[in-house]
Amino acid sequence: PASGQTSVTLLGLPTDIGASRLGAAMGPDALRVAQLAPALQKLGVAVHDLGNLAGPANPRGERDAQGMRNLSEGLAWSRIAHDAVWQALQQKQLPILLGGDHTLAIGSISAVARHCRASGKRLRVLWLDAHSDCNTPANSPSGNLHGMPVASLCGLGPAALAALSGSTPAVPASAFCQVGLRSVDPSEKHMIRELGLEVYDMRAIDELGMREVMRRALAGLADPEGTDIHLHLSFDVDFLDPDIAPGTGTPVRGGPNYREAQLCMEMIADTGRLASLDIVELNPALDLHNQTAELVVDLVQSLFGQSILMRPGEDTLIQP
Ligand code: Z70
Ligand code: MN
Ligand code: MN
Ligand code: MN
Repeated sequence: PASGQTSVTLLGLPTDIGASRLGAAMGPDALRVAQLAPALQKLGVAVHDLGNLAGPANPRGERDAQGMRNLSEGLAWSRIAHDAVWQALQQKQLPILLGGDHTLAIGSISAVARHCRASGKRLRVLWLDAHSDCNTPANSPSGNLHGMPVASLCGLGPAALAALSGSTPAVPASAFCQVGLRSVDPSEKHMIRELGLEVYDMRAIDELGMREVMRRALAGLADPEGTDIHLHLSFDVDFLDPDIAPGTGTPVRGGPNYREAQLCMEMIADTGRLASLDIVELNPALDLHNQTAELVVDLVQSLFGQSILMRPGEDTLIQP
């Protein structure tokens, strides 16, 4: 699990330029209202909150000739995310990007990829989402940039977005592992095969159980040979079942329940390799009494080592 010396930087990126519905721009503040920083501090994690970074407003544009909505704003926000995450990693901090919509992962993961190239680390990206987000501008049904970050990071789509890390592709498709999928466009089914993405959809979770899916998704990470692996978690809140997490713009029924989600986070914590995190697509305008933000804070505590009972021989992570 994350050790007591873990030091995280919270980066608020309040934007919804990549989504159809407005409101994800309020995500960072909803997480602060739900006491994200104190919840981490309780676990012995040092927290620096840089507040909300400024970026362009949402023009609510139509699709351009290439098929994208709000490309220039998406590029601007992705650069802001890239620069902030890069700087946090340079300062040996574990960046937690508070979105904002999932477009921002183009920026954060570009920065993580650059960091891994510079430091000789192997990158693994765990993508928890109801969606595969691997559309290209040409085949996207919506033109929404939040449906395109995986394709962008794999070098597909507009060059400006794909090249943010200084190298195209920013990330080899083989670095990705997606869990929780249950809304995949026909174009994306094709792309998953073409890229050879490792995916565990909801049927895999039904058949194998969350434990086995996560064992496979995290294979090798906790081994001694895995010490050079940087694990990035891109957590789209719509991964969770809408019964427990209604505060998101594109809820899809049939997602992981509370226990499955907790186990997923606990197993990631157990690898000890978590080195950067996105929390995206939280939409407080669609939530009830901030319950989705509170659930996310609860899950993030598990991600940073909170367990129901301490294991034998394990140092306490909870400060007296
Ligand atoms: C659809 C599209 C998406 C998140 C919706 C939906 C994509 N595949 N991603 N919500 N987080 O428009 O490309
Ligand atoms: Mn999603
Ligand atoms: Mn991570
Ligand atoms: Mn997503």
